[in-house]
Amino acid sequence: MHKLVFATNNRHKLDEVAAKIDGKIELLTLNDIGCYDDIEETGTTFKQNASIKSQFIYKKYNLDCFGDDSGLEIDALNGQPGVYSARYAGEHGNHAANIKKVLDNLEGETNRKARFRTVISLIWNGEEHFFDGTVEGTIRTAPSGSDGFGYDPIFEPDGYNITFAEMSMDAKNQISHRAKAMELLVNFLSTR
Ligand code: ITT
Repeated sequence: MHKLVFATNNRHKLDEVAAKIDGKIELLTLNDIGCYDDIEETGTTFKQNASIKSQFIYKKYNLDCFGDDSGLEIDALNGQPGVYSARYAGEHGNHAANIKKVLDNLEGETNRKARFRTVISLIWNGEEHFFDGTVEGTIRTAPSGSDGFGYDPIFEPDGYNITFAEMSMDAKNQISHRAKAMELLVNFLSTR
């Protein structure tokens, strides 16, 4: 069976993909291959960071692999927080502080347009392929809702009048940036 490493330790993300590909591919996590390296995301774009992860695994283990990177791009902030989404306010993963910083920086701003983006880098038979998923929306002036994570309480996807944090996980997974990029990846793999 063709082995494929998902450069993540997030079991939830892995299960999502595993559920969608048939038995022709054996999906492995970083733990499965004994990789405990801290792969530093030093890129300035999602594409670079996704590529850093997949290339690292490919070079070290000579296994096909894919990695992803995601974040929020806000037009009035010239695309920030972008690749710095997880640590926008300093501390990695402090979502409340990150949200506060976004709202402070957008104080009085009328252009609230933003998008979530995911880029996946896949190395398949040694060749690199990219898959990109986005969801357009606007940034609220105050948080609303308690589901999801990250910037979900301030992100209202276009065509809805609720935030990602007010949607069920299933509903969000129908339209999210990550789901769209993963779908392109899964379609690619199912034709191999
Ligand atoms: P890793 O360790 O796997 O990198 P992470 O939380 O950094 O975990 P991502 O690269 O997917 O995961 O996302 C980076 C940040 O972008 C994340 O911490 C959030 O702040 C934000 N983000 C990404 N996807 C999001 C989503 O669906 N809803 C809300 N915020 C999201």
